[in-house]
Amino acid sequence: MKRLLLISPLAPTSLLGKDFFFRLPCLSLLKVAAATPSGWEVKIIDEKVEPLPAGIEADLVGITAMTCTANRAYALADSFRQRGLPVVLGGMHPSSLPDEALAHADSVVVGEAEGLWPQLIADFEAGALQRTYRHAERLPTLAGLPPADWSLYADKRYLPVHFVETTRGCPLDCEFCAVTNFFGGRYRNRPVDEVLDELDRLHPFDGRFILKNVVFFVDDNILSNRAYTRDFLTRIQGRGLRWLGHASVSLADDPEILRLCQASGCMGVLIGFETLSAETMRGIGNKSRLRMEYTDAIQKIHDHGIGVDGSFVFGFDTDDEGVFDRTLDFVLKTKMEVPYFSILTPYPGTRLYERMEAEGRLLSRDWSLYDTSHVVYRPTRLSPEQLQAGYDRVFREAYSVGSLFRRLWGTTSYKNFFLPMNLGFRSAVRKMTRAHHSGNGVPAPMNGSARAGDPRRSEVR
Ligand code: B12
Ligand code: SF4
Repeated sequence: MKRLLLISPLAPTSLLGKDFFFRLPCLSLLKVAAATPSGWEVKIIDEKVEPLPAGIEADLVGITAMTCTANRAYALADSFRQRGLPVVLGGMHPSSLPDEALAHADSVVVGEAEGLWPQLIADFEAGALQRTYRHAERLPTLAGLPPADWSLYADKRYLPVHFVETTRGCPLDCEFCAVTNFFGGRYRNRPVDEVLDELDRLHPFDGRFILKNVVFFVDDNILSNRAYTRDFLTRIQGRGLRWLGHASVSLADDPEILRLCQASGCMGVLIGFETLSAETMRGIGNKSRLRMEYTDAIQKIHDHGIGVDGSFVFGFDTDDEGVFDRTLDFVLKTKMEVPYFSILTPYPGTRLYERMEAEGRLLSRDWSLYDTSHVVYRPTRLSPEQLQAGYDRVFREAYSVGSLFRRLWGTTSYKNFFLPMNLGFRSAVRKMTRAHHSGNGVPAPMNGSARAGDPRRSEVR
């Protein structure tokens, strides 16, 4: 048996990186494992929940990387290759910048593993590993995806949430988001039968937790195709599921799907509001439509006992100093269960990155700072320091004890889930903003020392 070691590296400063409350499983590597041909023994190490054992051996190492974990991924890859172990990099960041990644790896998989990974393994076994693997023009169909084997995570101290995907792709193509570029500009749905089969195979977490059977549908929008969504939501009923998923705010416009969400155990929907300004909305190219005010939309969702995790981005070119208080007032007034804030981040592979680069506004290419809680570009109506300070303040205030009560008091959705989640956020946000205060906030302007993919910030243990 050959040994495959798959690694999810730690994002050193990300709010959702290593905090206990965000120990969430990595679906990416389960999918790579599922696509691995037989004859290989697969081991996964997720640095979020366990250290990488020193001197660990393998015949082939695969490392996944988002932008904020890229430096760490490169440092690990370099150290394995120094020991003579071949390394393959994959995931969103290496796919966006394959040439950069190739400086640290024997091979790079550009795009989705399915369809490419079995070929790579066959080439590796034949001693003919190629430098890059990428899909021909069409992205793979999602029918027949090999199911994730959750028993690979049986010994990991993750929170008891299973990640499942029903769809990939997004046609909305927001300027700051890499999803359309990466997963394609149309929704690809998995056959409902196959998703149900995957739900049946989920490996249960042990009994220490109050809530069991929680599933997070990682799709970017559970409303991708309404006929599909109706069928899917109807058929997952009766399994005792409790689930969360991303949805566009137009969910509130669809009473039938709202009712199906409620009946199938939906605890909360994650909605990317991004901004409360119509001008900004047009600027980022978001084409979603809603026939009512956001406040009414949230009320409609709440009326169905479903919580709202709303996310907002600060730092758009139209944002001024007033954006912070306007957003905070909104999340308090609408009694949002979990507000989430991000600093606009120009990820490689997005139109925003190209524009910021063309306009000479990037302040840093230290990828570890691309975690949406650091300012890595020069905003227009705010200084980098104002943006950083406003973001830190809003996050702290949204999770102050007073705000927490104001938001959760009187809401009807799953308090046994949202209260601990809020306490988790409160603790993580306080740690993060304290770290920013002690100097890990706005990066110094780029001066050539912060090279792309500079691994200095994440030494290998
Ligand atoms: C679930 C999710 C999370 C979860 C879990 C993350 C995890 N480690 O799996 C949580 C909530 C923890 C999270 C956190 C964050 N996330 Co997130 N997340 C997602 C989401 C919604 C789904 C990810 C997923 O499971 N997709 C399904 C899997 C199967 O796809 P995949 O990961 O791309 O993997 C496929 C390929 O990439 C490839 N592949 C991947 N790895 C490898 C490795 C090898 C060796 C090979 C061969 C192939 C390969 O094969 C896989 C199967 O086809 C995506 C959006 C999206 N649509 O992808 C955002 C997304 C990945 N997140 C993003 C961001 C920015 C973050 C945060 C920084 C947010 C924050 N504000 O803090 C943090 C960083 C956390 C960290 N690493 O420390 C961005 C990443 C952008 C970028 N260029 O880096 C995305 C794309 C969202 C967006 N719209 O911009 N996230
Ligand atoms: S931000 Fe959301 S809606 Fe916009 S392109 Fe990305 S996934 Fe689609």
